[in-house]
Amino acid sequence: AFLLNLLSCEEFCTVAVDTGFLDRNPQLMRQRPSRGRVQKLLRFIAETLVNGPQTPVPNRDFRIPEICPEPPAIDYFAVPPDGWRKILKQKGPEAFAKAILDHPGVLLTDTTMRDAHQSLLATRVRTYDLVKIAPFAARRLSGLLSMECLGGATFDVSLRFLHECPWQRLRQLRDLVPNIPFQMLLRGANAVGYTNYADNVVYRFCEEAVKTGMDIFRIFDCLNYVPNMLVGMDAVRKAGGVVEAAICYTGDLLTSKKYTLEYYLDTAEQLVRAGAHILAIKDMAGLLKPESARRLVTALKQKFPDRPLHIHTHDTAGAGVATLLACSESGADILDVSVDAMSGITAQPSMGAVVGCVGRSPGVQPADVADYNAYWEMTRRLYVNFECTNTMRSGNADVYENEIPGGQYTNLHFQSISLGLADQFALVKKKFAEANQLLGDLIKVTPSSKVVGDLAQFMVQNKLSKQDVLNRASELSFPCSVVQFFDGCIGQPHGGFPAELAAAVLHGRKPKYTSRPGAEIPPFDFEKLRRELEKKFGQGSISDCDLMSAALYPKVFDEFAEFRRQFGDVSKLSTRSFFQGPKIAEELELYLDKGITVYVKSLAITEPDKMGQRRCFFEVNGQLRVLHTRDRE
Ligand code: 3PY
Ligand code: ZN
Repeated sequence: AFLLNLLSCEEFCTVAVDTGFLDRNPQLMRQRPSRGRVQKLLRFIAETLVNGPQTPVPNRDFRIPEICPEPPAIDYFAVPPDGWRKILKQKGPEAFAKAILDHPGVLLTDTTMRDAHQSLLATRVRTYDLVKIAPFAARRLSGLLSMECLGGATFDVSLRFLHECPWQRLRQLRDLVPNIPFQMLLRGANAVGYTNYADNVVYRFCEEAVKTGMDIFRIFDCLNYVPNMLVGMDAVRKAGGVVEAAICYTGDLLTSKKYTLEYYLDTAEQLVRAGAHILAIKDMAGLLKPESARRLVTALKQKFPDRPLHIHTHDTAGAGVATLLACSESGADILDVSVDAMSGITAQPSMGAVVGCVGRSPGVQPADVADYNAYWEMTRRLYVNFECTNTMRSGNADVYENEIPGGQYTNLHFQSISLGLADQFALVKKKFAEANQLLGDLIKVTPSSKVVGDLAQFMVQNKLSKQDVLNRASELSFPCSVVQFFDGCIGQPHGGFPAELAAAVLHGRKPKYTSRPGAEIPPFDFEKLRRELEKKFGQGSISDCDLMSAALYPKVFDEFAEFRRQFGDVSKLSTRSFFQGPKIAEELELYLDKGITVYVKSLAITEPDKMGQRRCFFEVNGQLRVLHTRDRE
């Protein structure tokens, strides 16, 4: 574009150009958006206006409010203050860990941009709303140890449902937040998927993530199966990231016969020996009660004084702040919190509450948290159709019985409704606890939590008691995830498989895997995949990040790439326009890139013609455009 601008400039073509030429002609540096790019977005807007949301919306009873949340005013030209990332980048992961240990206050990780919206808003918060508040975070929350902004379900959901590239999200956030370390959740050998991948996929994922701006990787395994974790830990270390090895917590260590203090200390020892820079307790269901937290944190800090300890919990029962305060008092180094308006229920405990109550200086100021919160209070309203509060008004201490992870609790509720079991959610929760016992009392987190959830739904649908399952196991057709679990496809559970049920489910045959499944998966052929994708989507159209997305989620990526080819980059649309389309006569300001802004006004939509086509009239930067869109109703 710049070259074309130059060639059409009279001064450039006719006069001898000096070094002040560009200063005198700044308009030459400005790019005009390509017509194709704008046309694609118009096509998307027209589709949305005529046919409704271009993504599944579980609850369409609510209109998205006509609000445009703005971040609090800050000086965008001020360079963000130095943060913890400077230490990490200058001195490396070991020195970073040491600096955390030497820091006198307790440190905070903000999970708002990942786990909080995964747990409260079905992971639907879009890049558009994240990048808006990012410059504020960089300037006013620079004392955060980290911001969790990727991993878990975010990768899949952004490609599958939001039609946006998770790598691009990370890159944009990184540009805007150069000073605070970013953190992500890595499901060990499952990376950001639901199944074991070939080892070279995990290694390449971590490399790509570090290149794109990721710093700290919280690595866990859904069964605390250490061999699965070692792959992720090694991949992160080789990529230059911080290895935060997480032990998943379940039950109550004061009463459990299986998940005892010794069990956690022993698992931690294996992870420290394997080179964890940081240790984490991952209490994905919010089961860690304050007194148990005191015992666990005290014991871990005594045994591993040279490893920072990071605590992650969920507030499902409502005791999350109490637990975090107990952890801090017992010497934990880092606590996970989410901003007040995105906290509580199945998400993390409230940042404002912890900052207000924790004795040790937490590195951020209450007034800054309050301003951050004001943005999120408004922004959350845009996701009204995905609100967990549509089905769940508060937390529930029944989690101590059913042990359902935060991210799954509201999901199971949705699922129960869509399977016509809405009024039986209480029963689903009871069956979840029974299914867990049948499967041998498991660590429950993605994907082992799905195994338990699937078995629970199966028991409800088929009206089976625990005893029925045991009595009739050899004749029942169990959900696929349950068979795979007994086949060892996700790893080996602590204490082994329940032998009787395993034999019945597998009809007496041997399980497929008795050790790490990934060890038997041949290396993934990335170059073959690139050739296949370029054949489908065009030579040179597949970036290294795209290739990685496709290796993890082949079908989802294909659909995403096809969508992108048709509609372009829809992450530039505001959230209301994305889900609902603009109102007639409303003007959208589309900021496509640095220096490229397009003004789009939707003017009118005609009734369908004989062929079922509607004409959508738009004004784009003052010029009329008409699009024909088929009404699919
Ligand atoms: C995930 O794996 O998505 C989780 O959030 C686990 O807690
Ligand atoms: Zn969590």
